[in-house]
Amino acid sequence: MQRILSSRLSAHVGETVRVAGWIHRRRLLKSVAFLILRDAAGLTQIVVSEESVRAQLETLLEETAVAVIGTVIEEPSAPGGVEITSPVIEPLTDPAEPVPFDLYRPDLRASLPTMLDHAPVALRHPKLAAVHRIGAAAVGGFRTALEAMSFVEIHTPKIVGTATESGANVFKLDYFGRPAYLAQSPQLYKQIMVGVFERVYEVGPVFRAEPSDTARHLASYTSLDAEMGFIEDHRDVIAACHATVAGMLADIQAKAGPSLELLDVAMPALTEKPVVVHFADVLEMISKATGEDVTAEPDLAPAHERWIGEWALREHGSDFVFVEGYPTAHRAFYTHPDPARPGYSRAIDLIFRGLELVSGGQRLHRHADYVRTLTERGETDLSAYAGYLDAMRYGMPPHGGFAFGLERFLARLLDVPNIRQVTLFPRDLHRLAP
Ligand code: AMO
Repeated sequence: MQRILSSRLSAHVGETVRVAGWIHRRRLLKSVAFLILRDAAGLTQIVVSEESVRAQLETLLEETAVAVIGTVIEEPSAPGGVEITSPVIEPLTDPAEPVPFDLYRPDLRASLPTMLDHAPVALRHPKLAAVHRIGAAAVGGFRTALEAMSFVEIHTPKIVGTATESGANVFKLDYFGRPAYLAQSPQLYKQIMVGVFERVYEVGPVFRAEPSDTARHLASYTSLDAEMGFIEDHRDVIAACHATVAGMLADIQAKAGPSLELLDVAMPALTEKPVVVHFADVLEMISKATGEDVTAEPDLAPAHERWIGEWALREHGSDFVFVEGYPTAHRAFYTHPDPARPGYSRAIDLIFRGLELVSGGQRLHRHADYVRTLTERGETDLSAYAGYLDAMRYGMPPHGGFAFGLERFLARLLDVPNIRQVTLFPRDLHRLAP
């Protein structure tokens, strides 16, 4: 007999069906017992009146995987408006051991470390699972939006010979006796691939040996990268990034509606045109507003990001604000300076609800500029960059791109204080399992 998912049962009233899932909860009342079955689509109420089936249910603990054959009847008070009666229960595994938490309660009552230690079971909680359904929809939206703009998906090596973002936070490894690193980003490869496809994107893991314990840094996160050629300047990158955010939000709403509802998510406000403010103006505004002169700061501190996030919401009704023009010296070597404003660059960040979500901007594209910049930054041996520099040597158009951290996006979207709450199996200073 074909298995029917919980969400489809209402189309089978009066029929005998087979359902399968996990025992979410047992309610053993005096006269009757209920088995609440959980499958990928939701919950099903199964009414157990027969003595022998009840005795069997008493031996089967929560989270045992079972199949049930029974009759579907209408029951307005049950999930989906139907329930199953006269069940025959077939355990699909040995009876489970007692689980460390009550997964049937509306919220998982456990500390974050306990939840993470028991992630394989904790993630079955409908609210935790909902987080990652929203994540899946966000990634789907990222792909759809970029494909619609003619970006081509690529997959680049995660074991690399050069650090891309900075030398400090790379994981070193032994590569057949040679030193190698885990990729901190697909930066160099996505730029190289602009020379092939003009527009490329990648979804994949990246690795940062973050030495400190913060609520917004992981040692491994999912990077959503894009890179595009033949741009005028970084404003073209902002436009593409803004359209990508719109696509992600649209797909989340279209594909993860029930999860958004379960988690009571307030969808962010995105204005039709991007809100853009220059780095120097941000510091100017903050100095004016707080009375503390921060105009000489080389970067935005977390408190500054929060400030500009609140400003964007107050002044423009937007949960997103692009900051352009970060000081060149504080950005990666591939950053394109702003020819009109010495010291400032065409680098951008996108701040989402007060947290940096995206970095990007226009890149250098002339071979000579790379040689000069790398040398000025103290790189003595450019052979590590040979392939990358070849791409620049043989005709690279003006180009730029951006990268989102998926977990950061989810943390702000779902308004959780710690990025680990929205990461499937977080990796940090202290955690390597599960
Ligand atoms: P950057 O290093 O700023 O830029 O990273 C881009 C985005 O990735 C997220 N992120 C992180 N998320 C979780 N844990 C971390 N340790 C972590 N580090 C970064 C943030 C950040 O905005 N190559 C450039 C991108 C580009 O210019 O295209 C880069 O990697 O959301």
